This record gives sequence, C-alpha cells and structure tokens, in this order.
Amino acid sequence: MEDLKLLRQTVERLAGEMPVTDMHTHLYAPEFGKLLLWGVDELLIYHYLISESFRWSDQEYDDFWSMSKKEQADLIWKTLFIDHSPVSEATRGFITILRRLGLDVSSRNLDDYRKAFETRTVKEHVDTVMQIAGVQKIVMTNDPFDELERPVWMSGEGKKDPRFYAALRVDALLNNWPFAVKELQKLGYAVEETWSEGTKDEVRRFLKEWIVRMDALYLAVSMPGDFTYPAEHHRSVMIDEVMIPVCQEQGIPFALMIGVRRNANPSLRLAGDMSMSSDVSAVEALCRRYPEQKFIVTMLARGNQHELAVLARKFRNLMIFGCWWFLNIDSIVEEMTRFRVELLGTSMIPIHSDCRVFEQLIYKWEYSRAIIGRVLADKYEKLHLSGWRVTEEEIRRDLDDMYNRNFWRFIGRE
Ligand code: RAT
Ligand code: ZN
Repeated sequence: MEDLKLLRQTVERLAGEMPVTDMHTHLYAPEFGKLLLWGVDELLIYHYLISESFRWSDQEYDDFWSMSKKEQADLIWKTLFIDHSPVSEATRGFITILRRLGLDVSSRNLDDYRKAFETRTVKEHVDTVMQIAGVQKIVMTNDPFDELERPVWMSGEGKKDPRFYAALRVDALLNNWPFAVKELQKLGYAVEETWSEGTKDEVRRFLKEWIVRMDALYLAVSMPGDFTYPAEHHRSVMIDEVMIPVCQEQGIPFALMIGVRRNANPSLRLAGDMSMSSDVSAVEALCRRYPEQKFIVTMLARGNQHELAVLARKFRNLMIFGCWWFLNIDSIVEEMTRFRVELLGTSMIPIHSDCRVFEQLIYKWEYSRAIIGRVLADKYEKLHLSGWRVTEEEIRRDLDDMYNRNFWRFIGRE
C-alpha cells in the first residue's frame, strides 16, 4: 500500500465493518423470553444511566424504585437528556443507538421513539441490531441458580440459536457460599457449608452437569479487588479443588473479572457497585501454578491495567480482555488499547461490550471499533514510514485475531 492516507482509510474501514465476537455480555438469545432486554425504556433505565441521573436529583431512592419502568425512563430522559446535555459515554450511546436505528434524534420526542420500537418483533430486531453492530457471536452470562433462566436450559431451548453461547457464571460459589449451598441443595446436590469430600464431589458434579447442559465456553466470576490467591480462604479451596479440576477435565478456561466492590451504595442497587484496586499477583500465582489451565482475565481499576498487560507477556496461559465497565469510555479504551498493542502486539482481546440491553451493541461496538482502528492505523503508519508494507490481507488477519480468533483459539474451539 503506497499511500498513507489510503492505509489509514483501509484500516479504519475494516476495523469498523469486520464481524466480531462479543465474548462477555449480559444479553440473552430470544428463547430466553423476558430475560432479553431491549427497547427505549430498558435502554434508559440501564444502571449506568440510573447512577448518572441520581447525581442531579434529591429524590428518595425508594421513591425511584417504586416507579414503573416507563416513569423511571421518563425521569432519566428529562434529567440526562433535556435538562442537561448527553455528553457522558452512556448517554451519548443512547443517542447513537437512536440515530443508527434511523430515528430522528433532533425531534427529542421520546414517545415517538417508543412507538418506533413497538412495531418491531424481538427476532427481527435482534437480527437488525446484530447486523448494524457487526456482531456475529455473543457470549451470554448464565446462572443456573436464576429461576427464569434455568427452565430454558432444562428444556434445551437455550442452545437453539447458534449465534449465542453460554458462559457459566460461578459468583455465588466463590463469593456467597451460604447462598450457593442453599441453591445447590434445592437443585438436589448433597452439599453442606463445611468442606467435606462429599461436598467437593457434589459441587464438581454440579459444574460438570451445567457445563455440558449449556455447552459453556468458560467458567466466569467477578471478584472483589481484595481477592488474594493462594489464601486460607474458602475461595482458594473452591478454585484448587473444585473449579480448576473441572475446567481441566472439561477443557475450558476460567475467566476472572477482578476489582469490583459490590454495593458501595446499596440504595442504588445494581448501579451501586464501585471499582476497586486489585492484586495482580493473585493472577500471577494462578498462572504459574496451573500452566496447563487457561485464564481469561480483566480488571476494573485503571491502575492495574499496565501490570496486568505485563503479566500477559510472562504467561501464555493468560489472555487479557476488554475494557471493563467504568473503563469502557473513549479516553480509557484508547489508552488501554494503545499500551496493550505496544506490549502485546495483537495477542489480546481488546474489547467486550458487557451489554445488558440489546441495542447497546450498536454504540459500544461503534465506539470501540473506531478506537481500535485509529490505534492500529497509527502503528501501521509508523511501520510504513520504516519501509514495512502491510497488505490488506494482513490487516484483516490482525483485526480478525483481535475481534474473534484470539478468543476462539485460546478457548480451544478453533
Ligand atoms: O458492566 C456491568 O453491567 C456490571 O454490572 C457487571 O455486570 C459486570 O460486568 C459483571 O459481569 O460482573
Ligand atoms: Zn459483565
């Protein structure tokens, strides 16, 4: 490629349009019914927007929670879009969604937007959104303890749509053991709170049965920032004696998302979680102790990102992924993508969406694709000036690695 301008255009175009795998979301296939959230009201009551809107309000938290979804959405619309300008990432994202779905953003007429959604069927809408976002494969977050979700898996419907994949979420087993014991007992597993060989066997059996039932791609957990390993703690026993053996037997990775402090403000419910600095050496100890086990890791604190990327240089059984939650904002995605490419080349997964409402795929991917394209274009440009010419095919290969293949190859499904 001779011309630098053409090089940049090509990279940015391909980064913008190549299909992607979204390897961590909270979305569901249409078969999961009500669990699949979509539409204007769900978008406006996204927990990221709820916490932003409370910044401007004196309302009692309970009064907000007692309102209907539509009333909550009206209030958030007025607060964050009419009384103030939607310049935050999550508010701007809503505007991008409206625009990309062909609605008239300048009308600012929420009821018209609602009406435009009413005529859509879920299935068609899912197709349209995936097509606009260029998302080909979606990994869900799946919890057998969830009363709404479990029957869908038991009936076999959960595996029907080949675009959707499962990830078995194990937070309760690691972070709320008394609750997990009760749930396991309800499901017929003979477990008790104190560790015994019988309990370990039964939890292993539970995990195996659900990995198979869901065809889960990986086990996943989100951990508080003070997670340490190894430690004299329930978590270490669970990891060493239950989860790692099961992952190894089933040949699946273990995904850890570390650095959340749940319920910093309980009145905000789901919106009340905080980010917290983590100890990268816990991941280091896991990677060293289990060289045959694959770990997929992301952290929530900005301050941990560089050290985590350096750790990935030391352990090939560690795949770092995404710009998680509060990090998924333009400025930080740019910073993280840049130094990850500088430290690891293209051997990482730069982004996942963490979407909870289906249409969010549109803006989250549009924003991330633009940054990834820009960062890569800068690097190819420097190579070009040194006389190294990348071909279009090589650009496609590099993007495909970051968007898809690093994930599928790492989890052993390619
Ligand atoms: O990003 C989010 O929506 C968070 O609330 C969390 O769900 C987080 O991503 C997690 O998976 O724990
Ligand atoms: Zn998540």
